[in-house]
Amino acid sequence: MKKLLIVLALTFIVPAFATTGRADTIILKAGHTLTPDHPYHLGLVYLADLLKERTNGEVLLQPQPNSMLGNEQELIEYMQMGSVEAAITSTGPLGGFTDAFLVFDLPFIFPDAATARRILDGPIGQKILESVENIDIIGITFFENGFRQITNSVRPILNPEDVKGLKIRTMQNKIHMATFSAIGAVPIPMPFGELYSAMKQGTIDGEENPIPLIYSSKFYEVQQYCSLTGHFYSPTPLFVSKTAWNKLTDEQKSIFRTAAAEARDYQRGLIDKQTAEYVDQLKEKGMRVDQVDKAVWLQAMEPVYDLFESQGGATALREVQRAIANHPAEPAAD
Ligand code: EAX
Repeated sequence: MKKLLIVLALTFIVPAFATTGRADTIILKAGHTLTPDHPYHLGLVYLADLLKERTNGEVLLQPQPNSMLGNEQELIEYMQMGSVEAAITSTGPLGGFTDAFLVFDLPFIFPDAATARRILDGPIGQKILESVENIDIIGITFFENGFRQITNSVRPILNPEDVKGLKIRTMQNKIHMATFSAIGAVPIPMPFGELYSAMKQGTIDGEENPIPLIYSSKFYEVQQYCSLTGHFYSPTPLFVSKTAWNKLTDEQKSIFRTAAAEARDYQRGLIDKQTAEYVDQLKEKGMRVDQVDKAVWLQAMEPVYDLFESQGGATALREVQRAIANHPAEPAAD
């Protein structure tokens, strides 16, 4: 009888433990829209390595580039449903889900990257990250895309007047669209995945994105001119779906948050490096790159601030402006 019990135990209990062991491995697919050589992806790979090591292989983050899991709007929806576990997305489509991030979409809201990072990592950014729990997403930290520059295939753009009548693709974001309307462009919102072919086919004249992205997505193949307007800073939050997050133990959550902050710093460092290095590379690829007088651009885009305030953004704007003013900028990192 005893023997039989031992045999039974070995037959049923041991495999049960083995199965539990496997089930404890949590796989988090992390989607984004850019190429595998962009800092989004490299930052996620860095995070994946840290997580694997620190959780003894129990939490496996799997970065998925090139809109493979969906465009940014879809990634947000899929995280809400729990069918995608994690993503980095720009704030572009977030405006369709929550007003919380819209203040960061204003033109020239941040004077430089160091200030942007300080505000995003400080109480204002953290409160905004926490707010998305209402829409079933956990905001972890802010990666970044960088300062956005205008490219086009029609003419050099030096002053805001130069964009008049040009069809400029924007992200699907009402602040961004209003900004380009304010300077007389025709904003054409579309997901990132459709952008390259729209430029190639000439259905749009131009677009705006940061230098590292313009380079990694090879926009120099279809755009001749680049203007260093730096009009929007593009923060890109790292999100985890609430469903996936709740599968982590408290210890794993804390490891995730610490590792994500380290990956964020690494990722921002890559953006700094590539922003500094890739302007020359774009010139080598045949693009004409122009400096602009940013003060003139800011003035032309000012009506967007009035619009934002009149649509309920006044308090958020004051809060961010006060935080920027209260701490003098550190040496610029952009
Ligand atoms: O987040 O859509 C865009 O232009 C974004 O820069 C891109 O999706 C990366």
